[in-house]
Amino acid sequence: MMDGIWPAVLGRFTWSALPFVRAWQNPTINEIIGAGAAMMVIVGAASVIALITIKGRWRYLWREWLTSLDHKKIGIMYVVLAFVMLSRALVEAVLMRMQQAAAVNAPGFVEPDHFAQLFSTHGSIMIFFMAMPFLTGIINYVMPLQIGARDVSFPLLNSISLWLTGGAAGLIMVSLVIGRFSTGGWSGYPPYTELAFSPDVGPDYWIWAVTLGSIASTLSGLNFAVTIYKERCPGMTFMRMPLFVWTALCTSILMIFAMPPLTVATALLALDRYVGFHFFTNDLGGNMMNYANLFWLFGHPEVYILILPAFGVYSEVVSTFSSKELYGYTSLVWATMTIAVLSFTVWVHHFFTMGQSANLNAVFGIATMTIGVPTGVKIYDWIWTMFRGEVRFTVPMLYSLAFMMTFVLGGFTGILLAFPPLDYLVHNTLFLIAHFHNMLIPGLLYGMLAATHYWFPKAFGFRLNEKWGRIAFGCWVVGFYLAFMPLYVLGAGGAARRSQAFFEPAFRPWLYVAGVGALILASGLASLFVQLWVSMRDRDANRVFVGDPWDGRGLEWSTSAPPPEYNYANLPVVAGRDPFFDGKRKGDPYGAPEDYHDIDMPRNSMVGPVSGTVGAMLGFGLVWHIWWLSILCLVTLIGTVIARSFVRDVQRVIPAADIARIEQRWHDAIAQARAIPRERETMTVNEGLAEVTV
Ligand SMILES: [Cu+2]
Repeated sequence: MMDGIWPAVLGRFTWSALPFVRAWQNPTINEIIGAGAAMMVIVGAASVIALITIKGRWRYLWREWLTSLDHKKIGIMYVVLAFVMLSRALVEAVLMRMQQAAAVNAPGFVEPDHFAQLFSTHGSIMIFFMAMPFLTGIINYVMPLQIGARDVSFPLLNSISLWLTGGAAGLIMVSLVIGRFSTGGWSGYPPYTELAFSPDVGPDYWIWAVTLGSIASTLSGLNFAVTIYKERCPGMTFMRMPLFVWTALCTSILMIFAMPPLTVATALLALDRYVGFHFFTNDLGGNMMNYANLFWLFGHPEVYILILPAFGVYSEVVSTFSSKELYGYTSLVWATMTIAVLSFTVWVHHFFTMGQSANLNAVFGIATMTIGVPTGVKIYDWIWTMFRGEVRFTVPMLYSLAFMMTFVLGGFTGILLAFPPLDYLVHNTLFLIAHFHNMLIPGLLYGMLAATHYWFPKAFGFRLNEKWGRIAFGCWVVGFYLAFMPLYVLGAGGAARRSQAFFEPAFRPWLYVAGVGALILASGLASLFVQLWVSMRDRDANRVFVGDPWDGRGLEWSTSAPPPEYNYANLPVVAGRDPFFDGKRKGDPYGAPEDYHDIDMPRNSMVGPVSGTVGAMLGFGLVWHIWWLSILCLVTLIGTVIARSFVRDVQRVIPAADIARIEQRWHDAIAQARAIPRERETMTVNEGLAEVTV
């Protein structure tokens, strides 16, 4: 392999890059775990491909989903991607907790280098390929419906963003099978990730996966922001937008401004690694702090990119399931915008201990603490929304309540960390790990799970199983407390983060509890899959075709479930903040219009799937220094975009007659459905028509 033509063809690939070969040559438990994980990726991918082939569904999948530009389908595909990646990253989390529980004064079963890959992929996946696709998917699905639009402003760009994200996630999956992943953590700090310390392919996988993902998120942010500015239906002024749309807007603006610094950071790191620049190495004039500043200029706003949409979801859920108007709408809007602005003023708290002056630390510490104020305003508003409301403890509502209690606790520990002197004591310990999981599990995961339970009936036309939803909820909440409360204790006791083994016997019981917690969290995920299966089995009994299972308030509930491709036969006109809810109280909210018109919708396009696949192959070529492949992919990528710009026939007309037929079927269903009161909304009598009480 070292001489001749192979290096030109295969770059720096050697057989020992394959975990199976390594496990064969050196069959330790560590290598066997690696080979087993690779096997799972291959078997998983192969069985999905085989299943689709056997069922003969490729054509359907390609036409109806993969090439679709429908924001609803793109949203659903994002969420599916998020669940796939969540499964992998959660398994890694369990593996790490098991290793640590087993490794007090003992080697355990995972070697240090392998452990480092585990925490690097866990973090990178959870942030970039679970959390980001999850919230992007929910915004994609819900936001255009909520503002009364037909689609996002740039449907093709939307598909390209999805596929770039998917391609980047694929690149991380490939790193399990060919080569290895970075050991530099999710933040990829140089100089460790520079060539001198990490000469192998790991950091390159990280660089190209994160770069593709960050470009995709920048594009999504632009797309969403323009959509919210330009596509709102008549009457939907800014201060009438549902709160979820407000949070989507603020998140999008954060994406537009926060993702580029990350792209720049990874690109500069790539220049360091590939062509010997010295942006981030102290020798020859570089400085690692340039990286820390660029990375956290992205990294801190990022946590608000993740959390704000969940705030939006909770606002919708709490209001709907309390049958009350959202309390303090205006203050919630201002709090959201304040958080978005403040999120750019605090990034230095991620490196309080890296040697800047005490005055600078004080400024950033105080700035950090102020974020607690608007967040407190929000909690206050949600509590007052529930006050004297007709509160129903459905699954989304349970997640909202668990969020409020858990998030406040995490907020307090954040205030502790915002004191630079205290931060000196616990930085780089498990205390920090406990803190940000305490924020992100209720602030992202619970929010997105609440969103899935809340909007699932809208997306698929049937409700999710309530009992399994509650079981999953119980696992997520109990698992969270067991898995992360011990980490506060451990961190305060000096247990370093990212440790493969510990040498303090007193840590052992806490690590055991955390291990049990991790297993319960894994059961939470398993329960969600059981729930999905049970719900699909019973879907006929739980149909809500009429489309309003929860006595909803916003426009998205005024369509059939699932909504037609064009969303609204005639664009709605809005006169208040809860247009559909008010419409139901005032008279006939479903009133059929006299006439229908032809509607133009975007034609399917294969540009998305091509860009994502070619983008991932470009990354792969760069990782392995396979230059011919990289150049070929780059040319194809640019060529595809240029070629597409010449295509003029990009619209498809849905004839008025078809629309009339689709709408008639729905109106017939409304006429036949029995309205149900709120206390029976989780029973099978719920056909999606809410009983109107005043
Ligand atoms: Cu921060």
